[in-house]
Order: sequence, then C-alpha cells, then structure tokens
Amino acid sequence: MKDCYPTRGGQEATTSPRLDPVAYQDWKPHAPITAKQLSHFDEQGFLVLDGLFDEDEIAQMQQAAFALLKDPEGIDEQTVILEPHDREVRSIFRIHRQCPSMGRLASDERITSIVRFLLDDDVYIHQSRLNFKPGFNGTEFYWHSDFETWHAEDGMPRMRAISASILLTENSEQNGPLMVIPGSHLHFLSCQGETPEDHYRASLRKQEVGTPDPESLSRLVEQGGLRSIPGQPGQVILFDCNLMHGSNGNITPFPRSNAFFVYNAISNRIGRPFSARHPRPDFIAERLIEPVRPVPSSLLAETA
Ligand code: 6CS
Ligand code: FE
Repeated sequence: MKDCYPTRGGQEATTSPRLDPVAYQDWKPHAPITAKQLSHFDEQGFLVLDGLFDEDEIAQMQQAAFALLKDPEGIDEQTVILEPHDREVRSIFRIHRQCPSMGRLASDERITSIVRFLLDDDVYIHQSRLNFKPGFNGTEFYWHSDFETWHAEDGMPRMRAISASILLTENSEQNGPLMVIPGSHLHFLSCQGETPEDHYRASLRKQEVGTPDPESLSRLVEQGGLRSIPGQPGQVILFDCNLMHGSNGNITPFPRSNAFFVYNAISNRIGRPFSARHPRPDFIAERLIEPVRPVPSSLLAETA
C-alpha cells in the first residue's frame, strides 16, 4: 500500500500538507452536531462537548474507572502501564474489552453518532485507555500526533480516525489538562529516528521517538497558538487523529484522569506498519475489526 505520510526511517523531519479531509461530509439538517460545530472541528481539529451525560452516569463511569485502578485483578497485566518512576499506574489499555461499563460508554450513541457522521463511515475501536495522571507525580505526555504513531507503528493508512477523551476528574489549568495546537491537524510533521524494536514498552511511558522537532513545533504554534482544555467530569473532547497535542505533568494533589476511545473508520483499518519492523500488540492496536454498534439508552441501563 502506498505510504502517503512517510515518517521516521532516518530522513530529515519535514512538514507536508494533510492529504485527507478532516470532516468526511458536509453538514446536513439531521446531522448530530450544528454546522458551527462541524466547521470548528474542520478548522481547529477538535470539538468540546459538555452536558452529554447526567450526574449519575458520570458517577458510574468514575466508579468503574477507579475500581479498575484500585483492584486491577482480572485485568490483562500487559495492559497496565506504569509511570516511568514505576510507583504508580499511568494507563490501563483496552478498557472497552476489559470493563463492561467502559465498553458501554465507548458504544454510546451520544459519542458514536457524531464520530460516525464526521468520518462518514462505520467505526471500530482502534485503541482505548484510561490515563490516570495521578496527583503529585503524574508525568507529562510530550507533544505528538497520534496519527504519526498509528501510521508508522500500527499501519493506519489515512487520517480517518477520531479520539474521544472523556474527563473522569476535574481537568484544571493546574493538573495537566489536554493541550492542543489548533489547526495543527492540517499539517503532517514527519519525525526523525527509526522505530526501535518493541518501542511501545518505552513510548507508552515516555514517548521520545515519534515526537516532532522543536523548530517544526514552534512553527505550528506561531500559526495556531496553544490551547489547554480544562473541564469538569463528563466533558467529552473529540480530536482529530493528527492534531498535535500533549499534556503537562501533574504536581497538584488532584489526579487528572480521562478515558480515551479511538474510533477508526472501517475503511481505514490498519495493516502492515509503515515504519516499524513488527506490528504492535493488539491491546494497543486492535486487529479484530468489529464495527461499533451505537447504543442509545442511558449508561445506567443494564450493561449489555
Ligand atoms: O502510542 C499510542 O498509541 C498512544 N500514545 C499516545 C501518547 N497517544 C496516543 C496513544 O494513546
Ligand atoms: Fe496521544
């Protein structure tokens, strides 16, 4: 398959224009978002949605997430990623398959209807994770484009995937909220350096290969500025797979915990990595392609 977004492989870092649409269809009267929201997503690369879930639903997703953290019994241990200092859990992956409440949340029609509209296709979950970013020593997520990694290491052909971040604790300005460079999704920044063997063992704890060079980052910031996205539990942030983002470390007493679901278009299913010798394990990059079946009722209804 043609590599439309060459990266790593030792060549110089380059910036090239995005070759794919952002929103894959125009607004229409029955769309699940307004025309204004659609153009914001198209131009900025992200969309913030408040008020989708009620208090009881939010309490339930918080309870499910922190129960996993407190007692990861029965969780596939390779999906539990520690912080670089080894003292705390940084992430738990594949939560949509390991926790019924998280699987139900991932299928919720209030999210999936928007994602399917924007990608104009059925979707499957490419990856899911809980990021806990504990208080006092939750470390940063350095700047990166998710797509650059998913293309290089998972074989994701084109930019036709959207991440949904659902806030489980307050994301304040102080405890390391998601930070984005608006409009950066319109440029593809290739990265220097070859993908190391089993790179995920390091990159999920602290990513170095697959992060852009300071000059390219500075240019993106000059063009689009910087935007941190604080919010309350239950807020949903949808962001394009190629949006440059990161988040600072957390030295406050308050954890910054979010659930992430990555929706990839069925027509964009992953294949052979474009710039890595071996594919990553399926707990990071799903290869069992099952279209998400949107579920309309409240999260509190019996988990199917
Ligand atoms: O490598 C990955 O797939 C993961 N790493 C980061 C920092 N964001 C995307 C994804 O969760
Ligand atoms: Fe990311």
